[in-house]
Amino acid sequence: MVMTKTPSVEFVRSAASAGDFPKHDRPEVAAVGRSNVGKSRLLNQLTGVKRMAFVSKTPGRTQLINFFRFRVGEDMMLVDLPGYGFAKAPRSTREKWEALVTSYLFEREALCLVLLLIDVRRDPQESDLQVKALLDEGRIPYTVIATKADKLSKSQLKRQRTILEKIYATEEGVPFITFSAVTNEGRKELWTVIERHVREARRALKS
Ligand SMILES: Nc1nc2c(ncn2[C@@H]2O[C@H](COP(=O)(O)OP(=O)(O)OP(=O)(O)O)[C@@H](O)[C@H]2O)c(=O)[nH]1
Ligand SMILES: [Mg+2]
Repeated sequence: MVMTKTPSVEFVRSAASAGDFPKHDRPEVAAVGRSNVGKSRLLNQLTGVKRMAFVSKTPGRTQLINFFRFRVGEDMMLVDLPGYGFAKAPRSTREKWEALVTSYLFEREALCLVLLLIDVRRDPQESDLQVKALLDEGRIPYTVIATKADKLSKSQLKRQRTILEKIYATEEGVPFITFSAVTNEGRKELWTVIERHVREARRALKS
């Protein structure tokens, strides 16, 4: 395998339906979570590539699945799934989201890990629990990431972590990571989990 020393990330495409998903032979890691939870910022932080196109507010892209190729030793795809949970979103928007995201989660062979992002400050949300249930039902490997950890004091963070971990990290082998794009908290831990899944997937793809 050719090892790339300088990390590089490039936008591949946006997809509005399964027919638009790119074809390739790289493992995929996908971020899912409510709108504004910090998916784009986390992906930016992970790649460390400044001014990347993980822009959250690009008009028209917010309801699409965005695929990025990321090379840092490993060659993988990072996938930014559309956010959910707009309180006032019309039913048709919700149904479209569900159809697109479930077809991705359940049918995507390249998918090796889902990052389920939740806001560390919020109590468990119905929509997040529904996504967790989907992942459990599909036996899709995932890790739970509680974002914006910098917004809480140490003691608040500890309390929230205890509450959220009990509810979200119920399945065996599902790590729970507190994360902050501001302080870098959780970044190393998350990388360790991602690398493990990408390597395993790579081995499975080769065999
Ligand atoms: N303090 C703090 N702010 C954060 C963190 N992560 C994200 N934010 C802020 O939260 C807001 C939303 O972040 P995004 O990364 O755009 O959220 P998103 O999940 O991609 O949102 P959608 O694309 O709309 O689904 C932005 O103002 C970010 O700067 C964090 O770890 N700490
Ligand atoms: Mg975004």
